[in-house]
Amino acid sequence: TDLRIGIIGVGLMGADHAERVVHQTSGARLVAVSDPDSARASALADRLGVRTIDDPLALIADDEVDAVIVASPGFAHAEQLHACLDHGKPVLCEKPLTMDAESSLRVVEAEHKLGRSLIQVGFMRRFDPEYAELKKLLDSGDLGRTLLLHNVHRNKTVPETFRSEMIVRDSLVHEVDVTRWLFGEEITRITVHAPTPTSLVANGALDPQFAVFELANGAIADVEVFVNFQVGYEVRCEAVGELGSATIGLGSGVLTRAAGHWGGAVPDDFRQRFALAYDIEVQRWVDAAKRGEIDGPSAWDGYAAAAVCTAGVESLTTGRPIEVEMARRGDVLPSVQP
Ligand code: ISE
Repeated sequence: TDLRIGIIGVGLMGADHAERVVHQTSGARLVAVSDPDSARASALADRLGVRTIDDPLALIADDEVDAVIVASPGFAHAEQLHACLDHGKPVLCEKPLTMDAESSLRVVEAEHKLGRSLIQVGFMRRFDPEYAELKKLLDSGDLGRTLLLHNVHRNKTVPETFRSEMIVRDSLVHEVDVTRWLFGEEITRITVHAPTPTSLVANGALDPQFAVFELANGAIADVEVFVNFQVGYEVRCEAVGELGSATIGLGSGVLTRAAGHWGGAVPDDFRQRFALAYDIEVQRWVDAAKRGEIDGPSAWDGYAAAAVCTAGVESLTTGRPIEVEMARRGDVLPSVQP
């Protein structure tokens, strides 16, 4: 039988997931959406033939909802995640897990107390075929030990509300996860530099930012995040090993030669660039939820990323490198295999 899904938050990502569940995902059915902007919720719900439930906590509690996609803003996640745990409902939570390390750790502990993995975090890049292939290549050892990671992460533009700290928590957080995942190591220290900002940002945000992650094994990753790049969406990652390097995100698709130029298209945003990653992510989450499992980044991964971003925000404001404060896995999850 179909997994009946409710979606909280139907902004960019929630609306995209709603369409995905209705048109792409097998074994799942969208039954309800919730959004503080009730006109936005109703318009989408009418088009997709589902219910609206104004109160997100009522959506989580609803008998017809088996599983929840949380795509509300990060500050709303903690309460909604705890409600999902209270009702024993599987949840795919968009990043960030919560706004800081402390509240993320509470979520991890609450889930652990329940004794079931109900939370999967929306770090969709792990499902992107290019990232997945890079991970396989690095794990194979063909490039020797991985020494460095260079990342570029650019958005065309972002809404006014996207301020300096959000660049860390909502954008840089993806590289935090990808770096932990590719290396299989924790980030122990983070420095976030703020070069002279672009003049093309209205809200005074420190944009671009340049971050350096130091890992437990001595490796280093650097990241340029630039969310008002104007041109389009670009995510690139180059891994440097002892025996070679590998780069993803150079762009593929159709190359044209016309009118004195050659080249291809630049995607407008992540919904296009990572469409396939999102499709795979949601399908695997649905399939796993039916087995009572998760199949992707866990609440612990969300916590680890939040811990690094909490230090990242401090680094951005103080201009200093900041040690990442993180609980030991074995202390928090005594009965979970490493
Ligand atoms: C956005 O919120 C996302 O999560 C995208 O994946 C990221 O690339 C972008 O920078 C954020 O604005």
